[in-house]
Amino acid sequence: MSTAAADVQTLTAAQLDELCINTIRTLSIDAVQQAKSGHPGTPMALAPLVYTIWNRVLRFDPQNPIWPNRDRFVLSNGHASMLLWSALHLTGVQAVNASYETVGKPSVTLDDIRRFRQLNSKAPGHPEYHWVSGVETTTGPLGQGVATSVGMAIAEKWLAHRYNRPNFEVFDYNIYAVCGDGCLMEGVASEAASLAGHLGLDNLCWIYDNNHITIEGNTRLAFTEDVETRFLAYGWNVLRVGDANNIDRIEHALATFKQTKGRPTFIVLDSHIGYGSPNKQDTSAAHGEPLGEEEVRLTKRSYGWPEDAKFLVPEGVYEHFTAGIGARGAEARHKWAKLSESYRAQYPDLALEIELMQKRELPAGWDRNLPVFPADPKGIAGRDASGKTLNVLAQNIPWFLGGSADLGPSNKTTLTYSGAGNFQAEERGGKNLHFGIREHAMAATVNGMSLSKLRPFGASFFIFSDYARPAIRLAALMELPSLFVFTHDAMGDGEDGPTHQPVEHLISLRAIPGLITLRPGDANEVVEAYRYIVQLRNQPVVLALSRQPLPTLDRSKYAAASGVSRGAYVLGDSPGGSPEVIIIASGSEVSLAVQAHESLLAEGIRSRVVSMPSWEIFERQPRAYRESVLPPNVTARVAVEQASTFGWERYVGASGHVVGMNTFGASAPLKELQQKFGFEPNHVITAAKKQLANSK
Ligand SMILES: Cc1ncc(C[n+]2csc(CCOP(=O)(O)OP(=O)(O)O)c2C)c(N)n1
Ligand SMILES: [Mg+2]
Repeated sequence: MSTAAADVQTLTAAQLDELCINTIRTLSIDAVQQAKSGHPGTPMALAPLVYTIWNRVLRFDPQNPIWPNRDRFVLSNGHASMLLWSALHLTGVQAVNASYETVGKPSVTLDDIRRFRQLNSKAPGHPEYHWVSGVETTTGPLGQGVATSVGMAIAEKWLAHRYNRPNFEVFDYNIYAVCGDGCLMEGVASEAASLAGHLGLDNLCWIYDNNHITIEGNTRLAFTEDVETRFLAYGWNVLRVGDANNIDRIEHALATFKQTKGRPTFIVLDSHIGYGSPNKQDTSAAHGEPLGEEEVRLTKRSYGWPEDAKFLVPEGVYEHFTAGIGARGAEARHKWAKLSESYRAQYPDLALEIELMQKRELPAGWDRNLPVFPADPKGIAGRDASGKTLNVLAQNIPWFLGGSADLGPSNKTTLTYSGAGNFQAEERGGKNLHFGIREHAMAATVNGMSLSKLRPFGASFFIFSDYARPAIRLAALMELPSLFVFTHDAMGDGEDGPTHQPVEHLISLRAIPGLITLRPGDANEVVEAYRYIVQLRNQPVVLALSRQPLPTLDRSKYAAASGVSRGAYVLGDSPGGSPEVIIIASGSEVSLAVQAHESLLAEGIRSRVVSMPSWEIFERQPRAYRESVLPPNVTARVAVEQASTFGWERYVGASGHVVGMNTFGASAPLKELQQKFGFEPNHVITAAKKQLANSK
């Protein structure tokens, strides 16, 4: 007798489990078939896993999917998104708005699932944080989810250390991440697993869908290593469940994870992609295309499911989830809410911190003692000004923390104040993270911490933003306030040569929607950049800083550095303020532009110099402001930036001139490079005069 058709009262517990599992399977099959696009095979195989995690293990309350101490579930093999849409729908997860309030409607409706992968459906192609409540992180680029989960695990350990008190375990959640062969082939997962093992993150469990199938076929084509041994070598505990349909064994493995202390857990789950499909099971055909009408029928028959039913949620299924995760989650959250209440009475300051953090607000006095740098022609390097600022902010904002990919001493990102500490297995309160030389995992980890509401930063040389880029892009897509501090932003590192000199990086990052790039021009602009950055709640930032000293401008002569908050501002102007030529610069070229500007003024040319640390912030200003900085009628314009000239036409116009890079750099002392590539006052002055002549 088919379980779907049976009277729910007569079902055994095992039959009810199976009914729920087959509901997940068939919803996935039907959604993919209807959309004529998507991945049915893995949801069919992993339905028992997802059912077990959600209904038996996850401490998660569908009524409030954002309470801080919830377990996190990450679907790193994001192509299997129908697993998540089914779980969110069947458990009745509630939608939450941008103000962190539940809005009284479900996150994913059956109708959304019917409209899988269609415009505006809450069941899009891949899991999207922000778009669908209950999605903990955006996944789809393989490896990102598991790497991000490491940041979530770091965050939990840090939060528990800072906020837990005897009898007040306000943070004690776990992170479950499901991944496939693809995730584990990706380098970022290896970097992240290595870091997680080193840090002994025993709150982290990855479950590996070991189905031996990827798109091109069997993994024997390209992936034959001993994955288990690799994870053992990383310092993980490795478990194996030989049958993905055995939910008791899965539950047992998850229970073992919870008891394992001192290391993360890796569960190998042997599964059959397309489970139940007579002709497609265990083949890559089950991966990326609908089963086809006939095969859908045959598969449903093999599940004992009504062959013609579509999007069927049999009686008893919703109720079973309500009795499982619904009851367990509600109880856990209510217990936590009560605990929080007495915690607030006993530790009001700590409780306030947790509250502020959850809303991405800042504590009172967050900008206390921010440095102000006196005018100084010799000046200070962007990275040094940054180091001083970071150290102040990290003391003012308890949950502001971060680190570098082994370049702390060069990036000047090390928090050196007394008590800052190093985050390690035996030191969970440390605020200096040591990511090791793993830029990609660092950026994903920063995202994971950011998703956990900390204010994290990661750092490296700007050139290696390339190694972090996929996660930076996801930070932008997820609208996370992740901060990436990149120093050695141009040719300032001279002798290291073209392998270390960024050229196209600024413009390529400027091309990422929603990401803010900031390249401050002197020490006070660095401080103002940070002031702007920490107040952001939904935008990631790439901060590009110089290695070499930059003159600290005399702000009694030039405009205040607070102009940074408008993206670009008039730094110095012609007397009377009606310029005939404009020089625009960012970062290390601002002082060069100022020099050229002064010379032009001395020659009686009505010059204006504009500091433009951020295109993106400038673009957000009202048109009137933008036109006040760059008056449309002044077409004689020169931009100066030690980076690709690409894109500067936007500000200098088709007839403007860009002093920039059109080639890679070279290995030589900085002064010689500046000469070779034309970053000298005379070059800028000549260009400005030429512009002026042409515009007349
Ligand atoms: C970084 C990245 N590269 C490539 C893809 C395209 N892609 C999506 S799924 C997939 C195969 C994944 O195989 P596996 O993880 O074993 O998933 P399964 O087919 O077993 O579900 C590929 C190559 C991707 N999503 N992300
Ligand atoms: Mg696979």
